[in-house]
Amino acid sequence: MIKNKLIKNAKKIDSFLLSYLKKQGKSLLSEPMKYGVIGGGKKIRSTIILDAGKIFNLNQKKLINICASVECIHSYSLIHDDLPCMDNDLFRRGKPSTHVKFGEASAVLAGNSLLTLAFEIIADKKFSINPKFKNELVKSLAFCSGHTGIAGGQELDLKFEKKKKSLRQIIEMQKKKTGKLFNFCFFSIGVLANRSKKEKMFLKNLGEEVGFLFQLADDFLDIKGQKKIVGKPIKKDDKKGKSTLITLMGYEKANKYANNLKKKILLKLKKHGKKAKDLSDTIEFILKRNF
Ligand code: GRG
Repeated sequence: MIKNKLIKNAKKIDSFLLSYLKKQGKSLLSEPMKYGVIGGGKKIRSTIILDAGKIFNLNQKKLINICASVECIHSYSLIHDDLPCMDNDLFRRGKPSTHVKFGEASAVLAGNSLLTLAFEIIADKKFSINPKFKNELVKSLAFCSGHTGIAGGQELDLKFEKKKKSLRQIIEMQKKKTGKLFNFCFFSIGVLANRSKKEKMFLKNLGEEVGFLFQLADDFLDIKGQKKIVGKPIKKDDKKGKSTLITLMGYEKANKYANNLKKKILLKLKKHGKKAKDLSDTIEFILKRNF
């Protein structure tokens, strides 16, 4: 069952992060950081990394640093996304948002500290991989997180509010805001598996498509989901005038679009046969999930 797999992986990553933070020693930001990254969320990006690693027979233990680092970036983006100056959401992962619990300044600083922690975890001596691979990972993670990635996508998302945007513009925004971190997840597997430049490019693009599919599912949940199960406020995209595929083409057409995209992604994984079974199952889950 996919839910059990998610829980098992989340526990692994949480315990890695907990012991990493413990070794660093306590600070005033330890609690808001832990609150934001540990014990909440599906950790789906980690599951994607672990599943994709199976395609190339990678040692799962070697992937933990990458998973933890991606979860730090992701949680940082959620903490900042909920701030009053961004989406102003009071509820996340079934509990008060980090700024509601600890105050705005601490939430900003905890988010910033999770961003830097992500790079510390990749740079860690104990994460013993080829230094050339490490360079590639650091460069790509930075590219996918900054103005060329998540932050740039978020800026577009905020600027697009209450404006009529084209399909191309919405796809560009969502592929940056959500797709780029999935791009990194897939790319990192290509790096550790020492694949060719061409194959790493293929993996990056595939990851971005998976991330876009994930965002489409997130938009569907905003309309059809249940707040208690989703763990965050719903029906807010319409109120905020967000530009989504649903506002552009309506729910039914957007749903068809998402199903076609999912089929396209699964087809691309076919060449890997049985080794891609777990990843394909996770991609199926992405679109039909209710949380
Ligand atoms: C540069 C990292 C960074 C952040 C600053 C605030 C911001 C810029 C970006 C926000 C990006 C954002 C919130 C994208 C939405 C992605 C999305 C669908 C999040 C929900 O992910 P889930 O469902 O969440 O995986 P859980 O709670 O399960 O971890």
